[in-house]
Amino acid sequence: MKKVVGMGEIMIQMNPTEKGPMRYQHLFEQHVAGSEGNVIIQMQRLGIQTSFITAVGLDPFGEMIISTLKSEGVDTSFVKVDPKHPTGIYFVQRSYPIPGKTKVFYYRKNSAASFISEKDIDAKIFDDVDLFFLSGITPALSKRCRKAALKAIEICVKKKIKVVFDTNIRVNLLKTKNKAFEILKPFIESAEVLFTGVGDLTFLFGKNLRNSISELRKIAKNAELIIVKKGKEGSICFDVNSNTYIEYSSFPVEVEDELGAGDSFDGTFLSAMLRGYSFEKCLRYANASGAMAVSLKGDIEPLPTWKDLDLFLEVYEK
Ligand code: KDG
Repeated sequence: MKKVVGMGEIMIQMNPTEKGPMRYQHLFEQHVAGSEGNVIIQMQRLGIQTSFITAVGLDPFGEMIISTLKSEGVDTSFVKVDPKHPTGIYFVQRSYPIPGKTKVFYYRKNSAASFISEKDIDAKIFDDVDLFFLSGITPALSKRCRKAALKAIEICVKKKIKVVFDTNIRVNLLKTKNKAFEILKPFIESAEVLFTGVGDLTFLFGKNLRNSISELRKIAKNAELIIVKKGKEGSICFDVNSNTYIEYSSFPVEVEDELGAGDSFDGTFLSAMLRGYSFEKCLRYANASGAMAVSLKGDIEPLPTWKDLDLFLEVYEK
């Protein structure tokens, strides 16, 4: 069985029962969510053996995160409980001011995960691992996290473990284009599989998609695959070795909460890839997974199994 390790911050997501402006929300649902964790849970649900590196506070939220990971079957041996710093929390505002779009308010500064350091990254974590997944959120959390993430990448390169990186730019954390380049560059350079999205490409290189993909390729020296998520417009997979582009259109669904769609996409694409599926089939499953994610609230609740994906495709491809 393939073994995958992920690293990042998992938080408590407070998602209001209603759409609309935050200041008029009264009732909130409590969810467990965080980009890289979502990807890992998606992969576990699709039959991959997974493990996750993170830190949570010594608080009920940390307990909730650990028990969620355990109940999903993710190995929690490398989850640290930090008694000095709290678990990160964020609030979600859905469909306001832009219908269908989600805005987030973070309360994650000095969170337990932002104190993950090189000390927490032991080469043993990566024994017998096939793939390591990381995104641009983790190195943006703090200098310590950045160094820890770089150490993890170094170990993976030495052990010939496939490094997968999603640029996953959060403007709240990275602020400017220059900062984003400075922080993300070494990770983009090391990735063998690189995920990105139209929003990230526009932020880094401007609006011309072809041009921005070729700019990204110049930095992504090690990439064999570059996958671009285009939301409602579907997705593209660029196979560097054969110099071919494969496109797949999206599945039109009603958007309840767009958060987590990119993560379910990544997790599903990678699981399909590890099964040896063609890149076209990987995109087809990944697009279906992204569509399923946006149609429900919460990041991890809608993550599909293979059976769910096939049922969805049976209906949507009629
Ligand atoms: O991809 C969904 C994430 O954006 C959300 O769960 C919050 O992890 C999060 C982040 O850092 O923005």
